[in-house]
Order: sequence, then structure tokens, then C-alpha cells
Amino acid sequence: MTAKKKKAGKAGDSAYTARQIQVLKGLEAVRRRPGMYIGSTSARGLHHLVYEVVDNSIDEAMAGYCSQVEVTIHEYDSVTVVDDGRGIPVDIHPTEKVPGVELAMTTLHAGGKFDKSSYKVSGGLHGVGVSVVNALSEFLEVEITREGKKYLQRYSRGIKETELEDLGKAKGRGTKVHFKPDPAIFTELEFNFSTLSNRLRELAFLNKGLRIVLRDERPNNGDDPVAEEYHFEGGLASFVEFLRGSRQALHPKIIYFETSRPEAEIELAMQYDDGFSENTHTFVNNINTHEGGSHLTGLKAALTRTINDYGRKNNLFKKAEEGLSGDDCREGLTCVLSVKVMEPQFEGQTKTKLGNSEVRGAVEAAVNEQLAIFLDENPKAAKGIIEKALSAARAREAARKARDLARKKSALESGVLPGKLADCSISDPSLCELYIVEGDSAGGSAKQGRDRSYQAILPLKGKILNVERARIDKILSNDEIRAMITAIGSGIRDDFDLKGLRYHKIIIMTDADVDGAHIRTLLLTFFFRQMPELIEAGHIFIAQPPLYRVFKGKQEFYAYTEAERREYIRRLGNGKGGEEVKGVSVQRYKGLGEMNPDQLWRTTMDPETRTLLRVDIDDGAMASRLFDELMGSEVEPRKLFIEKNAKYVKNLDV
Ligand code: 0RA
Repeated sequence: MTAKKKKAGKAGDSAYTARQIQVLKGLEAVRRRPGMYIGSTSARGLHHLVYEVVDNSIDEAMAGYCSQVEVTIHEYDSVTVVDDGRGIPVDIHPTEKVPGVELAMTTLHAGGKFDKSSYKVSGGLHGVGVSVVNALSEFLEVEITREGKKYLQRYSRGIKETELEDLGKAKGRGTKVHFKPDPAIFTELEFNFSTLSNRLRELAFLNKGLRIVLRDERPNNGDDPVAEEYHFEGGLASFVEFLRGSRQALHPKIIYFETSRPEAEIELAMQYDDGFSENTHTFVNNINTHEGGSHLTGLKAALTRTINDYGRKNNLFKKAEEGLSGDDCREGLTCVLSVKVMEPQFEGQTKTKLGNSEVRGAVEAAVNEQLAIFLDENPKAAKGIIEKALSAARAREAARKARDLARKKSALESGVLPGKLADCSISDPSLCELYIVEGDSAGGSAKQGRDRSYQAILPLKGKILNVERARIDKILSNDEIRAMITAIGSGIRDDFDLKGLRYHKIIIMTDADVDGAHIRTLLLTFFFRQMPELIEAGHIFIAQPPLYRVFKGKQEFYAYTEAERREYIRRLGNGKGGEEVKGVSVQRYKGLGEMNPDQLWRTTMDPETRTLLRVDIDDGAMASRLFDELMGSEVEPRKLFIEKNAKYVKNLDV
């Protein structure tokens, strides 16, 4: 009996230490390879920490227990997330012998709900659990209010500093997590207000009725603390209204429905406008499915089918018109689809493509049914939508004819490369680079300076067409655009095929002045609207030519920023600074054309020494709205944006 008792006691002790060892091992693995858990240790990973904590509060909201989430960025870039949910359990776990909250903070993949009744967010980089945030934080404090009491526990780099402490009586309920990302882990420590604001606003749109507050307490030149509140009773309908921006709606009422099927909960909002682009965004369990998947396939099929059915049934097509393509049905459409799925399968390069095949049919059936009802009940809107799609079809037909006509000379499909392209000699696309260069004179320098074995040069004349304000037939009749499409080789829109891509690096090289910035924006608009896959796959780059040459005799430095210019003047002036230092000359490059071919090679094109910025789409919905604001027909939003962001323009990320 005693022996037995002793044995049991021993087993208990070793289970306890075994758990401790496991905790240390688990969190140590997170600290050793943080990228595996949060994607990166740069700005993106840093912001993921906040999303990870917020996701837990959102889960609580989705389960119906939480109505408000507050996120505060403090001075020195620590963050607090507070919610009014049920609070993380604090009672001792029956087998692990520690409070539930401690389990959540130290055990991988045990951050969220312990039961399986809610829609678990388990895709992409989300859902790794709050223990990962704990492991990667210099400190983390969790405060829980539950059942009339307040509790507190502190951690440092994932290791507990204090046992869970009972702070005594308290009203209300909820969870507060205050953490500071570990400078030993992250290369970037400063939170970006607008990055957080965009995601939190999106979450508020996606979770109808939930109130999310974002506060910034960091000192900002004496300005007041910044706070924003996101709360949308309209849910996705509010999202669509927001995304439509300044474009004119074709029908006043937003098409909206939510429905629950065994395969998925489905919520959809859509509206047509007078623009020519398509803005469809899809989400699964609040995660943006950039790469689409089965839910998007179902949506597209239903849209095309229901609109064609309605047109045919109501005799809105002429005899000659054989029907509308999917592209026709989505021209000028702003649409957000959000599905909640029990066990999502995420696939694709960035794990943002929904794989669950059963969701396709569920979405397709729901959209077929609900869109048909809307069209029947709103004949005026239906007529406008059909007319819009018919005019898209006519433009598509005109574009096809224009292409056919031009085929002999410089057709897109003929494989004949544009005359002004100075191609490279290697044919392996993974080694090849295409420089798209502003102006013939810079093009000339680039041609002479390049390594012709793998660098191709395409000079563009002046400003290219603003594709945001033009329809496909006009876009394709533009010589500069046709030259780019042919040179790049991947086709556009529905014909896009990455296999045809002739260069894995497409580098935009424009002057470092206002005109250069404008041309760069026009080019980015073109890529974003016509070949977004190229940006997503990381093939689009921006060259960084120097702003100045600082020289003294044979010694010279190239400065890419004002700070570098000052530094080089000081270096060549033997420590003397200032604007004018005797013997030190500064040449300012107003355009690429002012550099000789050799200088252009050394400063901007030589892979050994150049800096390239890779363009990426952080948030497709916001990027699309931004392009609309900046490139659309309304002047006022553009002015507002410039006023608001003038000091940040250099960092403008799309
Ligand atoms: C597990 C179980 C319950 C709530 C939570 C976790 C929870 C976790 C977080 C993280 C941030 N905020 C949170 N709010 C709740 C349910 C507990 C119960 O049944 O009362």
C-alpha cells in the first residue's frame, strides 16, 4: 500500500517536471525558428503578434460572448488587447495541474477554445496560439476578470515570472493581454498604425456588430493621442460601400445575404458601379483568401449563370449576342464573400487558397438562389447590371477584333517581340530581368550599361495610359501597353499564365522626380489591375537609382538618401559637414539620363551593388481602394490622400 502510494506520488512529480521540460522545449522551438510560426521576424511578423491575440478575442465574439475589443499601442511599442469576453479559464486543469490560462500561455496550439464547437481559425499564419506571442515577447502580462474576481500572471520570453495571482474582487469580465515584442527576435519593433487599422477595420466589417477600438499612445509631435473606432452594423454591406469609394453605384441597394448551410456559413455583399475593374475579396474564417479557392469558384460560377439566366428569361439579349462571359459579369463589381468553415483546408503558395471542395457547391447554390431573388425583386437594378455586362461584352469583342487586325504587325499572341525591346540572350526566365525604363535617353544608357546576357531593356515613351480609367479595348490599343504585355509574355487577366513569363524580375526604373513617381504609379496600376498574380508571386521590383554623386578628385560616393549625402560630404570633407565644403562636389541626378551607362550599371543595375524594392500586396482590398482613390476620376480623394500621407509617400506600399 505504501509502496503503491509512493509510486503514485513519484509519477505525479515526474509528470509535473515532464510538463515543464515540454513547455521549455516547445517555446524554445518557437524562439529558435520564429519564422515557422509567424512567417517572419520583420514588420509583418511583428504585426502578426497583435493579430494572434486579437484572433482569440474575435473567436470569443464569434461564439457570441464578446462585443468589444480594444487595442492600444503604448509608448515604446508594447501593445495591450482587451476584450469583454468570458475570460480565459483560471481553474486548475485536471490532468496538467496548472491554471487553464497558464496552459494557454505555454502550450503550442492550445491558445484558442478547448472545445471544438466554434469555427476554428487554423489556416495561414493565424491560429498558432497566444503561446507563440508569449514566447516571442520580452514580457507578457495577462489579466483576467471572471466570476467576480481579477487574476494576473506575468511572463518573460515565454517563461512564467509569477504564479497566477488572485487580485481580489472585481466587476465585469474579460481578458487583457499586454505584451512587448522581444528585440532579440524582431528586426522591426515599431508598430504601424495604418497596418493595424486596416486589419482591425476589416475584422470589424467581417464581424457585424463587433466594436473594435484602436488607440495610439505614442508621442507624435505633440499631437493628441490617436484613436479610431470600427463598428459596422451593416457587416459586409458596409465593407462593400467602403471599398466602392468614389465610384458611382449602378444600383442604390447593395445585394446582401447571409445563410447557414451544413458545409459553411455564408455571407455575401456585392454592388456594381460605373468602373471597369473587378474587386472581389474572399475570406474564410476571417482570413483573406488571396489565392481564392473553392468558395470563389462557386461564387463566380453562380454569378455568370444567374445573370445569363435572368437575361435570357427576360429577353434582354439580342439574337446575335450569345451570352455573357464571367469577366463580363464581373466588370465594375465590388464584392465581398465571407465563409465560416469548421475544418478549413488551406492550400497554395501562401496558404490562402481554400481547398474544401464541398464549399464550392454550397456557395454556388446559395448565390444562385439569393441573386436570382434579388434580380427578380429589383428589375431596374437587374436591367442596369445586364446592360453593364453587355457593354463589357461588346468592348471585349471590339478588343478581340482590334487584336486580330493588329496580329500581322505586332499582335499580342504572335510571339513577335516589340521592336524597341532590347532583349537578353539567355532564354531561361528564372535568370532573366526586364528593365522597364522611362524615356528613350535613359533607355539608351541602360542598353549600353546592362549585362546583355540576362538583362533586357524596354524603354517607354512618356506617360503610359492610366488603366484605372480605361476599358480593356482601349488598354489593348495602347502601343506602350501592348509592348509590355508582349515582352512579359504571361498574358493578362483571364488569359494570364505564369508559364509564359519571360523574366522572373520585372524592374521599373524611373527618374527620382515627380514625373518618375507618376509613371511608376501608372505602371503599378497596370500590373495590379491586369496581372496581379505577377505582384503576388514577387516578380515586380522597383529600381533605386542614386539621388546624388558626391565626389572629390577621383574619390566618389553615390548617395541614395539625404542622410547619405550629408554623411559622404562629411567623409570627403575630412569631418567637415554642411552644404558647402571646399573641394567636395555634389552632383544631383534629376534623371536617369544624366548618368552615363557605366554609372547607371554600377549604381542601379549591377546585382552586386544595387538595391531593388520588391512590390507586394499586403492587403488586396485596401490596395484596390487606394488605386481607385489615387487613379480614379475624382480629384478630392486624391487630394485628401496626398495631404494625409505627404510625409510618408516614400514608403507607399501597395
Ligand atoms: C477557453 C475557454 C473559454 C474562453 C477562452 C478560452 C477565452 C480565451 C481568450 C483569449 C483572449 N480572450 C479570450 N477570451 C476567452 C470559455 C470559458 C468559459 O466557459 O467561461
